[in-house]
Amino acid sequence: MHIRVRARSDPKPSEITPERVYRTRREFMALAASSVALGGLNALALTEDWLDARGFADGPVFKGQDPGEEITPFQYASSYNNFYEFGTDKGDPAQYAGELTVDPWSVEVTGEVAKPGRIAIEDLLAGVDLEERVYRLRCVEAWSMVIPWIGFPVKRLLDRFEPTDSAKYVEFTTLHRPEEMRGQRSFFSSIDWPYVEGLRLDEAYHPLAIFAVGMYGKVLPNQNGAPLRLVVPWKYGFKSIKSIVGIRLMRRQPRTTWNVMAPDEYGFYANVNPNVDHPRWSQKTERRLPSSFFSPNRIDTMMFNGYAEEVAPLYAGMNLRRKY
Ligand SMILES: Nc1nc2c(c(=O)[nH]1)N[C@H]1C(S)=C(S)[C@@H](COP(=O)(O)O)O[C@H]1N2
Ligand SMILES: [Mo]
Repeated sequence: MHIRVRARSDPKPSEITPERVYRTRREFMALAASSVALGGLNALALTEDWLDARGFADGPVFKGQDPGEEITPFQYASSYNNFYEFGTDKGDPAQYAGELTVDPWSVEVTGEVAKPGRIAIEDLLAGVDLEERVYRLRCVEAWSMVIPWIGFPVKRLLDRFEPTDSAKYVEFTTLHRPEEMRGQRSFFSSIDWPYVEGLRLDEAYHPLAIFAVGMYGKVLPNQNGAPLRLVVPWKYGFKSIKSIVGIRLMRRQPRTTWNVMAPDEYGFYANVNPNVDHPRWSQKTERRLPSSFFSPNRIDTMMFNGYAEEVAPLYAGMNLRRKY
């Protein structure tokens, strides 16, 4: 069954750019064949054939949420990345994520669940209806993109493992494989690997929270978190953890990578909020990519990244200045 999410966050007409830059899959394939900048495109269990078999041969059959804003060109979304496992420069993930083996891949679900276990990604996705969701992605560093993801609600996966009544939070863990992730073996890395993120369970169960397996009508490039990553569009990008191998249902709030490293700068909630600045920079505006010195494309940041109508009830009565 498809879960239809009505686009209640449609932008003001002034925000809408008439020219949509989303190529059809056929155009895209031609593009990919002719491009050298696509390092990290993968061949894996989740192949293009696999997507085709699910009705994506000519683009997505089902479109969910869509803000109607201009989609960031694929070239940007796949070459300007944060994925510290492959280095801290924006270009490092596109250059080095191809070194990662993403087939075979499995995910282990543990903690407060009736049916814990490890499951191969193919089995995890069997019978799951994929849909396209066009979401804004707002990085805490004050740049943003609009990306058409292919994925499915987080709830769909968690339900299979039957969280117990004591489950209040969910923790996600990225693969730890220094042999293939050069950032993890870097002497200069201050991160305590593996990368860990987390959500309150009601946040994870919100229909806007998805696991993505693809983008732009294709399987996820490695640099974007293949083969399975979280996408939580109302939170800063660092919550949308990539290349997930572990999911743990918990009674208590998990210890998450950025929050542990710099608690004054990165809260556990990390909801996009133009009224709460980062200690070192303002969060009132953002650079919508593509942007350049001559055409900065600076726009106002929206509360909950434009998804307030849907998600604000999750935080009713909470002091968002303290729980940033
Ligand atoms: N495992 C892991 N996940 C991660 C990151 C990371 O460094 N490691 N960076 C995060 C940050 S800061 C952002 S902004 C988004 C970027 O996603 P994208 O490269 O697909 O645009 O991924 C997030 N997920
Ligand atoms: Mo980010």
